[in-house]
Amino acid sequence: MKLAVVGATGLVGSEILEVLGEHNFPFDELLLVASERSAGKKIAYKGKEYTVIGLKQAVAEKPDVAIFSAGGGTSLEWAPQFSEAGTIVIDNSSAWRMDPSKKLVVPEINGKSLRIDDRIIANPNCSTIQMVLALAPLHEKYGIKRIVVSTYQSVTGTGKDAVDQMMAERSGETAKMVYPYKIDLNVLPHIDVFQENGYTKEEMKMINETKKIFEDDSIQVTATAVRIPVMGGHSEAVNVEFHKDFDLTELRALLSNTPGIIVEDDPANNIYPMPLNAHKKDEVFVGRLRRDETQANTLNMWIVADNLRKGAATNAVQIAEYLLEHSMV
Ligand code: A2P
Ligand code: 11C
Repeated sequence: MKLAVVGATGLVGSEILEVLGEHNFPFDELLLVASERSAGKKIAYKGKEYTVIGLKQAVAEKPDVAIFSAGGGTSLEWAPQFSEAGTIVIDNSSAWRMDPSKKLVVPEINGKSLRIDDRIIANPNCSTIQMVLALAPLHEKYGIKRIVVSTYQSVTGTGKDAVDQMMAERSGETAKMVYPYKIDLNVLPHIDVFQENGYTKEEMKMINETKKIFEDDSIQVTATAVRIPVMGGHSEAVNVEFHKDFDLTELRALLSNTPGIIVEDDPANNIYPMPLNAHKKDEVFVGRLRRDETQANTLNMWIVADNLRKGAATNAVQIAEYLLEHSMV
């Protein structure tokens, strides 16, 4: 098993390496790939030193699986070249997600849809993954009619430069601006670029990807995506209306019994999910479960996950693990 990590020098790339190590992912050979600017750089991993290579050299090595996290442009240009060389590409960017010929996979929800001829597999957006994972068991039991979501997203979702901007602002240094405004001590109702309909691309990703993953275009989703000066994870306030009514105790038990979800919901003892606690964890944390008292069959909930983990690296590694377990690689 020859595995390539494309974007290995980036935030998600390094998280992928950590998750591979923690999961004891069984590769025989590991290729660390980044831009030509980084080629030759050394990265120490599990007591061994790896030399970063460029994409051209990586394709020639014909890895069995390549996990891409190097931006949409890199994926659009290079994923087809890897797949032609016989590599299965698991892509973290938005490049292929809405392509009808590509699967958009959260293994716990729709891993079963994967087939041996899927050569480019898309990993959903981080804010979508944590929301659909928490909603999947509820959708199966009660049927989702409408979702209203507001996000509180970590600067790590933007990448290394955004973390540097926030930290420079915090320590009073001159910051290289990634965002149009200061991010420390501020809140930006703006993630990714604005679209003609007034929504941002991040908001539209949550809307469109949710329908694709649940294979149900009738689910109504509306979203407001917001960047906050936090690291460690994305938080989401979700209001969800179901077709069927639910019993709150039963619903809580359903979530507690779902692999990958941890319910932290004990308001009397100030127990609720927070990004500080979700940091470096693979699970999605759910709390503040309560009825929306203004409308029938409607729930309010709070969902938190490390966006670099289940939102990106963990989900991608789990797809690779699924392929291995089902002899598709
Ligand atoms: P590099 O470090 O060589 O620029 P982040 O999102 O944390 O900023 O990381 C982005 C990742 O994607 C880095 O590993 C970066 O490599 C990689 N990357 C960016 N542009 C390219 C490119 N054109 N070809 C290959 N890798 C790229
Ligand atoms: C953010 N969700 O937090 C974005 C990062 O489509 O994979 C991931 C963008 C994507 O800024």
